[in-house]
Amino acid sequence: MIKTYVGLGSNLGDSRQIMAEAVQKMAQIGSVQASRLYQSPPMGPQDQPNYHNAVVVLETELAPLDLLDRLQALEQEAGRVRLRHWGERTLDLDLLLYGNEQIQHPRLTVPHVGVLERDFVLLPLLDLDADLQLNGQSLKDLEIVKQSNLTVLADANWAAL
Ligand code: A4P
Ligand code: MG
Repeated sequence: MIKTYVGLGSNLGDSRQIMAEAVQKMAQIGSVQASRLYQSPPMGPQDQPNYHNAVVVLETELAPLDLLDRLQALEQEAGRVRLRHWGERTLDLDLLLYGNEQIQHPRLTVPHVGVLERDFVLLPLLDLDADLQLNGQSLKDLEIVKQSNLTVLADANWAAL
């Protein structure tokens, strides 16, 4: 079993419902636990709605590219609309971490680029493992974590697993 972390983001449609359904489907791939649910201002174009963000820890036997295939299928099932780079979308699933592996593949970069710069990824990651480290860096000690003021929308039971 590999411990993987998957980031969820949505700012179109009924985001909470769309994300909860995706988490429930992920529970068919392996064991799943969800972070709290957050609201965050958009990174990128500012003329788009706020995002819902969360992270799940998923323990799975799937190989990295097989897992990516499954995540992309879930994005499609959510009727994924993506209008522009860093723009609004119904569901975005990012494979943040896959065990301790470093992966450089045309379709897959792990750790996901930007993990260390995005509070909407770091805070939910820390919900799941308060002592999580990346490249020897303790995430809870990052300045961006200490300064973040994301809104918590719901406790970890939002996905109703
Ligand atoms: N890909 C490579 N590595 C990965 C990975 N680790 N996980 C490839 C998932 N996919 C990965 O992704 C484009 C390609 O990246 C995929 O085909 C896959 O093979 P995409 O999701 O179609 O493109 P994108 O999401 O528009 O671009 P990108 O760069 O992935 O954007 P991000 O980083 O996902 O950011 N603001 C807030 N507040 N919250 C958000 O969640 N999200 C974004 C999108 C912008 N602003 C946001 C948020
Ligand atoms: Mg993405």
